[in-house]
Amino acid sequence: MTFRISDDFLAETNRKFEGVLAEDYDALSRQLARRKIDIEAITRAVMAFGVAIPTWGVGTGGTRFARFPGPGEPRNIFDKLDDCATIQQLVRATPTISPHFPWDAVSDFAELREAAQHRGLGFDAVNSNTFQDQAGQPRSYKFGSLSHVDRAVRAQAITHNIECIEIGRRLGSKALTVWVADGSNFAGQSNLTLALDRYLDSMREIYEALPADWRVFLEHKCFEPAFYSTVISDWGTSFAAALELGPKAQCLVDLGHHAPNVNIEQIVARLVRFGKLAGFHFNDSKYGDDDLDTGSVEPFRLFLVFNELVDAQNRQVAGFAPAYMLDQSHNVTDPIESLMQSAIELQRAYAQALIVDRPALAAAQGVNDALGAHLELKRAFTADVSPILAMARYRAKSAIAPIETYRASGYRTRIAAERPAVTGTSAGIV
Ligand code: LRH
Ligand code: MN
Repeated sequence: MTFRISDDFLAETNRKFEGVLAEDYDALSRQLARRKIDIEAITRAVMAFGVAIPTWGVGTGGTRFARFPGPGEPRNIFDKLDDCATIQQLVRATPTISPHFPWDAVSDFAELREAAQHRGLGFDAVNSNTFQDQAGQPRSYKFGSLSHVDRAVRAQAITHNIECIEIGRRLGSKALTVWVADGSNFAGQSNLTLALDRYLDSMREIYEALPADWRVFLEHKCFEPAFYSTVISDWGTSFAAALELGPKAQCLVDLGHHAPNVNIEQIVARLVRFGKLAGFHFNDSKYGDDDLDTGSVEPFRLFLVFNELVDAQNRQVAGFAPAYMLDQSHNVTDPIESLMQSAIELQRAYAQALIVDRPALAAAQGVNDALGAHLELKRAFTADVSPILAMARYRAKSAIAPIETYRASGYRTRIAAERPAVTGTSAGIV
C-alpha cells in the first residue's frame, strides 16, 4: 500500500497554525473592509480556483546538459497520480492533471481514468508529442512533424494527434494541446510560407477529428529546439491559424515562450478580445523557456496577467473559459513542493487582481492620471493576501502550511523507500 499523508496528521499539523491564521485573517479582513472589499468573497473565489498539474512536471526535470533524478522518482503515471493526489490534499487547488502522450501511455485507459477518479483527480487538456521519435517509429520528426515536407511524416503526426483525442475522450478530457517544435536552424533551410501551409493542412485534419464539445489549443513558442525559425513562433501566427481553423481552435499562452520583455499581459488581453484565449501553461523565466516555478522570477508580470483575466471575468466576456495548467521543469527542487507553491502563487496573483479597485482604476485611466492608475494596481499587488490563501486551504480541509506539513510528513522519504532509486544522470526535460 503506497504511503499517504493521513488526514489526522494534516489536522494535527494545522492546529499549530490555526490561531495565527485567525489573527492574520481578521487583520486583513479589517484592512480590506476599509477599502470596501469583502474578504469572504475573495476567499470563496480563491477556493473555486483550480490549475492542472503537468504529469511531466511531477518527476525531476532536466536540461539538454543533464537531469539529476531525486529520491522517490515516479516510475509511471500511477506513481505520478499518487504525487498529484498528495499535492491536491495539501493545497486543494489542483483537481486536474494534464497528461502527455506517449509519455503517460498505458494499456487500459479506463483503468487510468478510474485510478485518477479514485484519487479525486480529473483530466484537463491532453498533450500530443511530435517533437521526439519513439522507439520503432517508422518516420522521424527530425525535420518537423505537422509541417514536414514529406506527406507521410505529416500523416504519421496527424494520426498521433487523433489518437491523443481518442485517449482524451476516454479519460474525460475536453481539449488537445498541440505544440510542435517544427522550424529550421538555417536561413533557406525551410520555405517559411509553405511550412505554415503544410501545418494548417495537417491541423485541419486534426480539427475535423475533434468531438463537438472539444477544443484544440495551439501553443506558440518563439524558439527552441529550432533556432532560426519556428513555424508557430508567436501569438499572431497562432491567432491567425486558430481563426482559419475555426471556433474550436484557440491559442494557449505558455509564459516562457516569448522573447525577453514581451508584454504578455497585452497578448492575453488581445486573445480575450478576439475570443481566442485557450488558456495557459504557467511557469516563469528570466532568459528563455526556463520553465521555472510560477511567480519565482516575475510575480508582478503574473499579477498583470491575472489583472487582465479578472477584467475579462468582470466584463462577462462571452465564452471566456481559459484552461489553467502549469508547465514547469523542476531541476533542483522537490517537484511536489514546487508544484504546491506554484499553485499558491497563482492563487495569490488571482486574489490580488480581485482586490484591484476597478472603479478607481477606470477613473484614473479616464483622466490620464498615469501614476494614479499605476498605483491602483500596485496597491493590490503589494497587499499580502497570504491569510486569504491559507484560509481557503483551511476551509477546504487542506494544509494551512503545505510545505511545512509535507516536510513534516516524511512523504518523500517514505515514497523513496517504496520506489527503486534512479541512479546516474541522463539529459532532457523528463
Ligand atoms: C514546449 C512545451 C510544451 C510541452 C513541453 C513539455 O516547450 O512548453 O507545452 O509539450 O513543453
Ligand atoms: Mn508548454
